Amino acid sequence: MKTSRLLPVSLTALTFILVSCSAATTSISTQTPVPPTPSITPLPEVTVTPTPLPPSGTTDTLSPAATNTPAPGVAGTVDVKIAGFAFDPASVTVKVGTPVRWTNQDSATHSVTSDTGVWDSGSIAKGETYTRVFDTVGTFAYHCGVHPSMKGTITVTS
Ligand SMILES: [Cu+2]
Repeated sequence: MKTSRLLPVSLTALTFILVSCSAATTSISTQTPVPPTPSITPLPEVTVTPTPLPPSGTTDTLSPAATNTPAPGVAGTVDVKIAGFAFDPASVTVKVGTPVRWTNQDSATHSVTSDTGVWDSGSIAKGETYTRVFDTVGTFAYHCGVHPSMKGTITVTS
């Protein structure tokens, strides 16, 4: 029992001495510690999908009636300019109740005078305006009281 256990111990001691003597320096040089490869596993891409909110009970859709259309019944003013000793446009057709506004762009004084005496603007100086609402359906010829050759027509329809 004693001899059988002694042999492997001495053999082990001998191999240890031999290895440590011969490969003392080489073992150190070859045993360069391999740096542990950094195992940085990239994080999996997290795609954030926003969960759509459940439709609420209130719908904020704008009604199509909110468009900027002029209210019915309100007629816009029709402009006629007085320039170069002429009414421009000379002929205007408007709906009944429509205001017509003349603007004198000439240096000379003009007037907007009905041929049949329905109205007379009087003198309209440079840069001034004259507005008349036409409440009666019909055709109204007018002229300039200062320059009778200047003529125009207002046609009022229902
Ligand atoms: Cu005139």
